[in-house]
Amino acid sequence: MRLKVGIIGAGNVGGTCAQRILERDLADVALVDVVDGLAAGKALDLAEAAPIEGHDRQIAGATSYDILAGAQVVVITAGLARKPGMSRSDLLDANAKILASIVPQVKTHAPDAILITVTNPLDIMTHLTWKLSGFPTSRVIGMAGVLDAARFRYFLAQRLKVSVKEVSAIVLGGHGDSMVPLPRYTTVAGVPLASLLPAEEVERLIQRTREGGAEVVTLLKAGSAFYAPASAVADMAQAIVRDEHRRLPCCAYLTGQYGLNDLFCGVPVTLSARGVEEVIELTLTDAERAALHRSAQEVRKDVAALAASPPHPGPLPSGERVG
Ligand code: TXD
Repeated sequence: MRLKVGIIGAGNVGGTCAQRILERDLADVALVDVVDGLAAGKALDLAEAAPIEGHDRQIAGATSYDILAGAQVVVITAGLARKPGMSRSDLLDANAKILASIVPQVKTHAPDAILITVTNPLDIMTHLTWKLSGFPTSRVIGMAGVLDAARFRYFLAQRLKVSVKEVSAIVLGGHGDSMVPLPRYTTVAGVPLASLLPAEEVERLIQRTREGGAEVVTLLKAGSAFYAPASAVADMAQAIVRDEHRRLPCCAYLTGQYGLNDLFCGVPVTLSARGVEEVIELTLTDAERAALHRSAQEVRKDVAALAASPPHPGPLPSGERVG
């Protein structure tokens, strides 16, 4: 059986995800985008790189969802990206509408797939993906924690002048300014971070991590980060297609863990071919738990906003630019 990952949205994140998955020799890729020729063009270009990159993975690109047939994983990246000054929540209405037109098609053509939502605002779009798909919660996850933890790890590695490979970190909570990096669970080659850096410096790097997405948006001026997000998605897809049982921070459905219920939020999970095997419950201090609950409260606000005006599939408001 050939492994296949479907990717919806062939923009910056989607196209780069396809590249990462092919060049890691993970799976065939099916790329879908609403813009005529975009997915087909990127697929052909990526295919023509195969002889040089040395893989024999197949890649197809189309506007139609039939090409998803047989996919074990489908990544949803379609939607608007942030512009300078925009919060992730500003994207809610437009992207909810886009997801409402996509998820039913994904469900039809890849009914057994595990869905990884990437579109912002991440936690609420993951919730919406779950609602629209009707899939079990173990088969719907959002990508944020792997990216946020990677940013924190990178900043720490630079500061401490060590390899990024030595730094292990966990970020909990919603994918927004209230995310909760956990220095107490951050280690450098097994050594707790607290014994390596003063608390104020750790706090400064945590703040830079929280603003990591906005820092890139401000520099780029048009569009948002995509290289690191695509790497994060590739890691999650790899954990699934290779049944790795990796412990990764993902946006997952909570049923009482951390005192949170009926909510998608960033927590460490075990990820395997069956999707979320289990949510890992870390012991938190009162302050850490309070920060997680504050962050979850932000996500709940978006869930309530969406419940008040559920999305209808359809075209974007006129004049809205995609990409
Ligand atoms: O950490 C995270 N989760 C994120 C999230 C990190 C980076 C980017 N994040 C979000 O992903 C970002 O805020 C956006 O909501 C999405 C996609 O970001 P990207 O940078 O890839 O945006 P692009 O380059 O504009 O690509 C979006 C593509 C574009 O090609 C559109 O034509 C397509 O989505 N699109 C659609 N495809 C299929 N079907 C429909 N309806 C559709 N609408 C737009």
